[in-house]
Amino acid sequence: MFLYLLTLCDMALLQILHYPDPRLHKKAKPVAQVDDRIRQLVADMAETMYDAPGVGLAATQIDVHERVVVIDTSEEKNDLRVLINPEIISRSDEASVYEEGCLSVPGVYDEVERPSRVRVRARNLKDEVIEFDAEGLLAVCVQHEIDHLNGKVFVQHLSLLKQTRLKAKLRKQERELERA
Ligand code: GNR
Ligand code: NI
Repeated sequence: MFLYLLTLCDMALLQILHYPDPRLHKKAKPVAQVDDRIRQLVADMAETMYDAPGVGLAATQIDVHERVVVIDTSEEKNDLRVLINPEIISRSDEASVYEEGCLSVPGVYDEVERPSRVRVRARNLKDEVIEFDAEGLLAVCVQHEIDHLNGKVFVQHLSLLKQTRLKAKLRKQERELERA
């Protein structure tokens, strides 16, 4: 899959927005048609995700507000999933807690509780409708990425006290980076 994208396009590394950037809270619009522009976007997102490295990336994180996600939770980094207009069509009653991180909130990891298993419907690069069941890290990642498309960053699942502290800390860090 990734090799196919490599042969299709030149790729580019994209800049990832950092929380608390207000652009991370924009709601992404559905993709009307999977065309060459979307294929180029997916190629660039995949390269950016593998370079970071991360197990997923939502278009929102690179300031593109369209419903496109790439995920690769495999050990060997050879199982790219492209999800266009992804939806969760069912969730387990059972929930699990996972220590989450995010490329848009570097250095911050905290526990988030979500449904343990989800069924996902999306379109792929061939514009086919696909459905699959996810559990474990894949289930966490799909839910984390769909949150991004809806303008939600994982820290918004934490207590308001934690969010306020985190914002202050990250704003200070960015100021120090600017001066350095
Ligand atoms: O690379 C990532 N790792 C991760 C770990 C636990 C839960 C979620 C994630 S997703 C994250 C990449 C990212 O920020 N995607 O939006
Ligand atoms: Ni993220």
